[in-house]
Amino acid sequence: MSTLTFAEKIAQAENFLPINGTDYIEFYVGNAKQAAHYYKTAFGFQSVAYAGPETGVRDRASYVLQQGKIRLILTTGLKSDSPINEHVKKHGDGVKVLALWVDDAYKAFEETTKRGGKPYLEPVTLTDEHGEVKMSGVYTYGETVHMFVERTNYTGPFMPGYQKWESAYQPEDAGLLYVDHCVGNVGWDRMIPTVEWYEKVMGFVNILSFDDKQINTEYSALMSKVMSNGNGFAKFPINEPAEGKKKSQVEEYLDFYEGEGVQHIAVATKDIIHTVTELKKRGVEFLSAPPEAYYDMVPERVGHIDEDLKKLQDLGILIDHDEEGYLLQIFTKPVEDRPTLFFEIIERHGAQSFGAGNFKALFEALEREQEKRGNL
Ligand code: TYF
Ligand code: FE
Repeated sequence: MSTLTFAEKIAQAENFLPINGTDYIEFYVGNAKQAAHYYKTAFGFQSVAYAGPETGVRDRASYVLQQGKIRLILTTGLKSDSPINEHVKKHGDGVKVLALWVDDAYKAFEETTKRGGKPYLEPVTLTDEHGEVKMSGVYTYGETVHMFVERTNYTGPFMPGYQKWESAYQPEDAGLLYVDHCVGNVGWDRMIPTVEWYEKVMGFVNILSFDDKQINTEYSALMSKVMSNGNGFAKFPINEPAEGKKKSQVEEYLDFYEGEGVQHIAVATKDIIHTVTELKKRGVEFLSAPPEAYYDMVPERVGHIDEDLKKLQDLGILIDHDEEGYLLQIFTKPVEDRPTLFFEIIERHGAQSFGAGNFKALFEALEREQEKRGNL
């Protein structure tokens, strides 16, 4: 391991694309109305805004949900020839847009496209009675897009084109706070070009790497490199499949998503026991807990943690540490019928890493699911 801290590593990133955080994550789905209901009911997101025929948008219906700083949009196209529905036909429900909150959406477009970023949306200024939002976008891996969103003094519910979504139905939130990182799965030999793309086009730096020797259980081999911007507010790990005894979990994803795309979204909480208890009560399914022996080893492997280890074990929460502290994490099962996108719930106590000490236990749990699907 290199001796630089995470803070020292991200300080080496370039500064031409200042990012303040994730602005929103947009999913293209088969039935946005029902998907929005799921994210409210199961995950505790709150209704924020709506765009569709009733608001003058003819081609789609979009529901904006929020919890803490996490904003999701669920979008469905309204006609069979809609590019949104083409996306859904190929990939199933999945993430189309990872939107980044920037200071200058025009400059973000100029800086990234002149470095080779492929345009998705030329810069536009959207205006309504609440003010102005500027947007632009470039493609990243697969058909996934990074949108750049500039909002100075916009006072509306979300952005022009959307109206406030009033809903009498509002389940309690589950304590989710912000997007910690979003992971992309890329194809064979596509890791290096993708990492170079984030370095060159976005000015990101590689802060962590795992090769297939570190991440190799009996079957599920993969490689992973974490890319971060200069303040650590945007972190995008990239996975590539590796040869193993049987099919890599990343390969299973690529087969079912029919291409590269977002594999998991990690959302932070400051009380993972509360959050996971709530989510389970509401029907969110998690990967099975590691064996007893995993928890027996925690005091020795990790040292002191503030939480009751027994409670963590009962919920199947994983524990890891690095030089800077410890972290608690757990993974849902895929939230679609295809084994594609899933969520991670993470609580950090200083640790800025990604849970490498859990990879074996985690990947074995993933393989138990892959096995049930007949995809090992
Ligand atoms: O984001 C990460 O790197 C961790 C670990 O298929 C991880 O959450 C890595 C690969 C994977 C699932 C989880
Ligand atoms: Fe993760």
